[in-house]
Amino acid sequence: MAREIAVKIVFYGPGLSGKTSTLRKIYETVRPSNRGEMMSLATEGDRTLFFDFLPVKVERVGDCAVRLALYTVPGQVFYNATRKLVLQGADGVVFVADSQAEALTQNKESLRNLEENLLEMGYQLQSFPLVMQYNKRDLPKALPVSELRAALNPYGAPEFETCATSGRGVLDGLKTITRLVIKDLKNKKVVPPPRTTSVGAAHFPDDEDGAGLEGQIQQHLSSSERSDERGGGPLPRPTTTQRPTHAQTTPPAVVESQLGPAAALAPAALVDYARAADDAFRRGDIAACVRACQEAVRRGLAFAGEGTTAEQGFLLGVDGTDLLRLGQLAVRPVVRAEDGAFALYVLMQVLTRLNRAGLPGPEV
Ligand SMILES: Nc1nc2c(ncn2[C@@H]2O[C@H](COP(=O)(O)OP(=O)(O)OP(=O)(O)O)[C@@H](O)[C@H]2O)c(=O)[nH]1
Ligand SMILES: [Mg+2]
Repeated sequence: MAREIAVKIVFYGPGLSGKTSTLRKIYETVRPSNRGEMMSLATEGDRTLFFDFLPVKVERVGDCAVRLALYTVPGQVFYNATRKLVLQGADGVVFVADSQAEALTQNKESLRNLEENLLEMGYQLQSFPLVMQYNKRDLPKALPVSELRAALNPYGAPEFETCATSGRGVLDGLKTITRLVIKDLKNKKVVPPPRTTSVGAAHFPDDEDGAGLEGQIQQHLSSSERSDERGGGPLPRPTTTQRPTHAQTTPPAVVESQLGPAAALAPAALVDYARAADDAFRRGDIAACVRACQEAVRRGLAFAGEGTTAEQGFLLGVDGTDLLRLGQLAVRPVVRAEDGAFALYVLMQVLTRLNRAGLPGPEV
């Protein structure tokens, strides 16, 4: 009804391939009014522990507003359960490969892992919106693109040579996956047909038309396309939440444009509840975060109509095991940051499903 599309894009790939760096670069490049805070849950060595999250708003694509929820997965092999969680509900994937020769085996394993995880969710990689990002092109040991293509891109997905530390190619990849996802959602009839105008113009130009979707995304997404040689001092790093075991320093006051990950996805009726969850997590008050998530989830599920939590969850397509696990967090002491991140993840899942179902309707 709001003619707003919420899109989830996941950056996937082996450990240390540059997924978090890619998201940081997007964070630095997008105009602050068009993005929320980047949330990272990392170990001391800066390895992703659960996920990174960055909400980005694209004001207009055709006659719809687009909200991108960008996630990275933890690349290390033993975090597959987390990767599956983060991948749930994804509309598109950017596979970030490490171009170095010594990383080829890990790249292949990670791609196979993506294929398996998608298959478990009922999707085939060859027909799923996918962009290949060959990263670390600046390093001398980078393999020629032809070799990477032969090993990693049998389905002919669009490819980009990137350097996530300088930003080269990163936004091009993001624009392309956004375009692919919207096209895919259109094909699945998730995106409503454009309103006809007096000139009857198509609002979702489909292809490589520079003045079309891509051009519009470029116009709205980036404050300035930075070149590799961009001068100036280092840009501020996004907020990084190190695995907190105790209260963190007080966060800066939340201003309207700094939506946390849950609030960025929330319909108006749930914004305050989602914000309470975001703020508690940011403060390191994990117990309060879990409680706020449970409350927001309960209220969110209620938009699916009367019934048990199980029925409401089923109607919205929210993972039942996740709902059970969230409920269980209430009956044991909550001290771990992962619990807060998980609770936020479930809340974001509910909010994404509500968005997709067009709930709550205009009367709420
Ligand atoms: N030279 C170079 N270094 C890069 C590039 N991209 C990332 N790095 C470096 O590679 C290391 C790992 O980058 P991350 O972005 O943390 O990797 P990741 O894929 O998020 O790793 P996990 O969270 O463990 O899955 C960091 O030291 C980055 O600075 C690149 O394009 N070129
Ligand atoms: Mg990472």
